[in-house]
Amino acid sequence: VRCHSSRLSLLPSADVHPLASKLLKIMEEKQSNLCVSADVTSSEELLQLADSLGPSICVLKTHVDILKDYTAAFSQKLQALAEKHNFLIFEDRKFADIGNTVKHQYEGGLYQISSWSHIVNAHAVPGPGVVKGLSAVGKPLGRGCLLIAQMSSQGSLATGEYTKAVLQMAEEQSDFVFGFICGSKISKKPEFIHMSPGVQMQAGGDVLGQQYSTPEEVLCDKGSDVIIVGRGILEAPDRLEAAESYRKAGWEAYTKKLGR
Ligand code: 5FU
Repeated sequence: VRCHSSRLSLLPSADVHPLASKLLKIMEEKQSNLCVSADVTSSEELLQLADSLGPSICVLKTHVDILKDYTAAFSQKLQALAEKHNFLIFEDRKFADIGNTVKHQYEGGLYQISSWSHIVNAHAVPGPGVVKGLSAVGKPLGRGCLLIAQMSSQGSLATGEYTKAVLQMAEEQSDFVFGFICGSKISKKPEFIHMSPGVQMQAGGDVLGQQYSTPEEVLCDKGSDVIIVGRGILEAPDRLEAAESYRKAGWEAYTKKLGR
């Protein structure tokens, strides 16, 4: 397997988004580049998952709009678990509107995402205003954003020139954007973190267009940094055991990529 060389751990500096250095520090401390995608529909189950898998992960990704029983108390409990187990919370909201609208969607409404989620993401389709709107809310709170540069689903339109334009947009607003959702490394800058969904131990897919690569492919061959795993863990007979095997496979492939 051909492995890309990449960053060693980044020291905090003026050029590095504080959340990027924090994430890299967590990854080193916990020897984990696993982000679990906690796609369950009950808040109790999500909190149980966060508590039991917390020690194995660097990031917990949510879709709070699939919860049937979201409350503000839930978000407080989730934050407490993030503190307890030292992971970051990433609400996979995929903002995609004009700046003024996403500002309200990020800060207000039922979920008040900016008050509890360290990381959010956005589509670049609307142009740089989407990031400006999110940044107006999130930057004063120390939050950060990932831009969706590629998608794991079959037939995705986020390829080629589009992906390049996303990279450009990230570089222009790197005080708030600290990385990408992508299938492969798209920026040579070590201060950008690459996070990849569509990961399972066996390549394949689902019936609705999801496409899976293995941790080794995504991290070593494609040069990404963090693997995002949902059903590979959620549908396993023993979720903790599965999370640990993804953590180990992910960390092994990541350190191999870094040449350590
Ligand atoms: F941006 C993306 C993408 O390109 N592919 C994805 O699969 C996001 N995702 C999310 O990652 C998706 O919404 C799920 O929450 C998760 C993948 O879940 P899986 O069960 O591992 O397929």
